Amino acid sequence: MYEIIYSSEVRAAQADSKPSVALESTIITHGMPFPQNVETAQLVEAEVRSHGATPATIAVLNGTLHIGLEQCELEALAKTQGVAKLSRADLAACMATGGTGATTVAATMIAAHLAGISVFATGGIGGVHQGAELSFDVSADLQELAQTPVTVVAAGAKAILDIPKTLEVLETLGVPVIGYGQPEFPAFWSRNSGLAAPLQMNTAGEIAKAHMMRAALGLPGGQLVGNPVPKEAEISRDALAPIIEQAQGEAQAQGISGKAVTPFLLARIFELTEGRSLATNIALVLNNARLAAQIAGELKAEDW
Ligand code: PSU
Ligand code: MN
Repeated sequence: MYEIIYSSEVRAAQADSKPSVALESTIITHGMPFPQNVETAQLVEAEVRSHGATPATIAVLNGTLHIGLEQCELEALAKTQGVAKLSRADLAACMATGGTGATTVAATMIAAHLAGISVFATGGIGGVHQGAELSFDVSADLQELAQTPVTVVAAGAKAILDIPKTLEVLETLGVPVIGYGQPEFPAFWSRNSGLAAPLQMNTAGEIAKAHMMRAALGLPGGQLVGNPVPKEAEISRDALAPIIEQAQGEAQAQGISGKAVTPFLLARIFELTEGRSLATNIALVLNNARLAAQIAGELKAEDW
């Protein structure tokens, strides 16, 4: 019915039972401008490799699901304008119609699980948008975390989201939310959100063990690890608050809605911080790639 194409390095890793880390592609096509998007994707892949795991960047190219992209495929995707953004609702339709699309956190989790990959590194997850009580804009990423057994390493959720409501929904859905090395849930560009993470873990080994424990208990779904951005790259909450407010005001005034909201806000915040937000974004994704590689290594190393 469908075919999965594995990159040569992912195929080799799987044949040798070596750890792999899934990486999403929406961050490349919709999260960062060209050419920093390709450069970052390459740096992130290199970071995974240098920490003992194999990177598997996931996307749909001409109707085929790819687990791991060859260099030329990655570059072509990053340059293409108007690539579709695929979440759970869009994945099958894109494959059925021969389309090309970048996978969000939700669709990347689905694909990673199909490929037997248990750990996934990204920047930030989608969540409950501010004003969701009127717009009903709640990312499908949250529901996915509740049903697909992949541990997702992110730098928390962006302050463009309603972080308290995002944490509430995750609790309702039974998703473990783990602060890594600190008691607070991080807020993407900032290490702190002012909100406690429901759980705290301090080592990759503990996170791997909790992942396996859920499987052993027959619990569906994954885990969300909130890994704070390194101190030297952080932008404080106070500095960001007025910028986020301005970007949100513009989105509203221009009638931006649905899938277009997150990419619009990211692009405006990039402009309004004169590129500083992008440097922070790159630093935090690299940091997440490192931790994800360590968790993937622990999952393989232990004899559960
Ligand atoms: N948040 C970020 N950067 C991103 C995204 C979210 O900080 O690039 C992307 C991810 O792919 C995420 C998706 O899964 O946006 C969520 O989109 P939506 O809110 O439309 O579900
Ligand atoms: Mn949405």
